[in-house]
Amino acid sequence: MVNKETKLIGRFIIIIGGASAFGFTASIIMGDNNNTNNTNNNDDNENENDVDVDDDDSVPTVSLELYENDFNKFVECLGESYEKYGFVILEDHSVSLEEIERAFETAKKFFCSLTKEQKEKYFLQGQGGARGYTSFGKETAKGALKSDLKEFFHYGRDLKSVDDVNVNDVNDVNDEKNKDINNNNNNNNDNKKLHKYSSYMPPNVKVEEVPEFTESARTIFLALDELGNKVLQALAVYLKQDRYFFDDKVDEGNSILRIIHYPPIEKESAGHVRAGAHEDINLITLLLGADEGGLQILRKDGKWLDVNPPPGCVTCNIGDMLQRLTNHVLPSTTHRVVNPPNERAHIPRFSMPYFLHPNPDYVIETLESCVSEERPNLYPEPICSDDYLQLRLKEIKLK
Ligand SMILES: O=C(O)CCC(=O)C(=O)O
Ligand SMILES: [Fe+2]
Repeated sequence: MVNKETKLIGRFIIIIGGASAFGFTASIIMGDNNNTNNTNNNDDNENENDVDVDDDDSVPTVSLELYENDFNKFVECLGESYEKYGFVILEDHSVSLEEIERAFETAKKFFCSLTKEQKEKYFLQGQGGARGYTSFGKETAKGALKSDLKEFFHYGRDLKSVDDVNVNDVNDVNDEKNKDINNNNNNNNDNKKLHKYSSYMPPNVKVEEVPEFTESARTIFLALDELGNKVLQALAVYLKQDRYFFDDKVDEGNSILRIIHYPPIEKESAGHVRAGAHEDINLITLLLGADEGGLQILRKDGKWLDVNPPPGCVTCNIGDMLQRLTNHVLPSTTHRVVNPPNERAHIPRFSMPYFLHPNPDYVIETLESCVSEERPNLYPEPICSDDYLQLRLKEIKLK
């Protein structure tokens, strides 16, 4: 049995529990405490009874061919899967399989051939893990006592050059809010102009030892961003909005590609797990890789369900920001990565979630189409997406 503490508030059962990941994982208790699916399970991953092994239930797979050939069907299939699971598996997408393979090869090179000291060079002080390397022992699922068994690297959006953006989207370098970022980058910025979002989105860090790692991260970032936008078009229609509703809300979103290495588990894990139960903080997450098992989602009946996407597929789930915007019509489902059974404990695991975020100044205000007498607005107070992100980063010990 999962060790859960449950509370009944209104018609929502709240299970107080974990969360993790860069503004891209976490939930409940302080922020969006209406999540229905949270557990504090970091000590019970070893218990196989958590998974309903006799059940043939599984997260549906939807083909991107439908996006091209029968958009309404695509909308319907995604909507159904998300309402039920908060997750869907996408096949026949346009992210090149060769590029995916290359990204995992270069990730292995970075994590496994560089020394600890070489990797630590890419840790950026004071950035909440927004860019570069984050070592073991840092990220801790919200409410969990033990940190996750993972190290990761964040590649974020490269903002357009100020020469390419509208004059209103440019700030003066001497603006108070740009001071830190300029100091961090050690730039000589006299008389330079900056993109209006430069204080939110620092430049990416180039890995000198493995230059192809950085190039590959950029390619995957852009490909998943494009795929994410297609999913958002479908969700907009599902939510009775204009198909392109999200376009100008995410075009310069503070999105992040997280490249994760879960090393082999060599000794007793002492209650640490690969990724503690959490919800993602962002709008949607597109997850690549994870051919090695371990990903599980928490079903509405409280049972854990394995998610084993076929190689090359993209697993795509709803995050807390979209759950909030949609007043829980689209649920942000709790998930985790459990430790492997003993016979596979020597195998490392690599995965790449892409956390798709709105533009940092986008204000998340419940959609009217998601409010009714039966479903009163759970979030009467709108919140700016960057304020929301900062709150959540603190909860998962990245800030
Ligand atoms: O590694 C995985 O499969 C999932 C990772 C995850 O959920 C996260 O980083 O938010
Ligand atoms: Fe996650």
